[in-house]
Amino acid sequence: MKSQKQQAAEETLKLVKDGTKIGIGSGSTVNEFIVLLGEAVKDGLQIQAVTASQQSKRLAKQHGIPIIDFPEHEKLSIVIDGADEVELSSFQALKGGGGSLVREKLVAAAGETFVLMVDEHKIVQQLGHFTLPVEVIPFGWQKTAERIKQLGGKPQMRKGEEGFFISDNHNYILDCDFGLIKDPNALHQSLKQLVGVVETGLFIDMVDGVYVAGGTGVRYIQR
Ligand code: ABF
Repeated sequence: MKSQKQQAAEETLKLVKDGTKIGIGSGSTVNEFIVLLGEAVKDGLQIQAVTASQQSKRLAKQHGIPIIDFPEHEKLSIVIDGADEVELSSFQALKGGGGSLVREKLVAAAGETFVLMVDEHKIVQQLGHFTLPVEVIPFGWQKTAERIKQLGGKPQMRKGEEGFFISDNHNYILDCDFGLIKDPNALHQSLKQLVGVVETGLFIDMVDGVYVAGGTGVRYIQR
């Protein structure tokens, strides 16, 4: 039997059109999508893909998906990704649990359409059950953490296999508990103004649609 992630990935694959350039995010649902996309490519689908993480890039290459660098002038026709939480009333999303939030956001911003694939338990009334990942510059990170505390957050340094987790951009990630986030945009703006903060996992006004997989199948909710 197919998992919810596989079902969501299968539906999302239908959005990918022949002859296009697409963006691929990261995470376990995206991994399912990459496997299916690889099969479609073997069956003759012609696409080129930009990946948002080294891990996605490796998997995509293994599955025979043609990878290109970030397109300098063109837009990506569609960007597909997972998420940690989605607030459906506003279509704001919280991402970055896998640690690739900066590149995920860069790739998403290059897409004409940005679509998420999630299990239904990731749909929330308010973001913030999942701690908010914030990528920070390693130099002076303790001071950056202090500034985040002054905004009301409780930052925890993310740990990797050997010491601190290092992002694809050679930065650290602070997982910040702000409780439930009443105004995601205001929090995102405040964090972005702090010296030392590279990017937040709040994806504000970026999501065009969400595939939600649940017990009764997959539904597409368009913004
Ligand atoms: C990705 O999807 C990350 O931002 C996020 O951490 C991850 C989690 O989703 P999944 O359940 O698909 O692994 O986009």
